[in-house]
Amino acid sequence: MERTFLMVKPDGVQRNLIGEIVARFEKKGFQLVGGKLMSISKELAEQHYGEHKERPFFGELVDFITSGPVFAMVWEGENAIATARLMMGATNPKDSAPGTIRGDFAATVGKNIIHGSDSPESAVREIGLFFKEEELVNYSKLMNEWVK
Ligand code: RTP
Ligand code: MG
Repeated sequence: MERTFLMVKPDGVQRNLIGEIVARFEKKGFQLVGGKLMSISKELAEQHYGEHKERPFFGELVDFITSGPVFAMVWEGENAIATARLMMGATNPKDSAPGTIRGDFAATVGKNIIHGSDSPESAVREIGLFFKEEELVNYSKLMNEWVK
């Protein structure tokens, strides 16, 4: 089992896409283990996107991600990190396939609706940045042995 950090960005919250996005991951078969609506401080944004600090769009990225509430989530499942990235679609919505979240709902790279961890190392780092251990819930939905 693998955990990934996903986040509906301020544009996704503003456009009422939290439910749609949560539904896609639930229906896929992943399990929500943590979730909260929150504002991101400038410090947290700079840490979260630290790998991009030398890029020309860094300032805009930090301004955007702190511009309104986000919905931060931790999801668990087999290959959750890579599969979530596939379901999100390419970073630039001009390249993201229809059927993906960005392919269906985004039109511009700066406002691409959702963030997802890109590797096991990023997932651990990002989950730790956004969630305390006690905010993550371990549980099983399997009530019957035959549901495997
Ligand atoms: P994210 O981290 O948000 O999940 O997106 P990603 O892995 O698909 O893409 P990444 O390379 O990590 O870039 C982070 C975010 O920066 C914005 N970006 N703008 N103006 C530009 O050329 C440009 N390139 C990237 C995007 O919003 C991207 O999600
Ligand atoms: Mg990224």
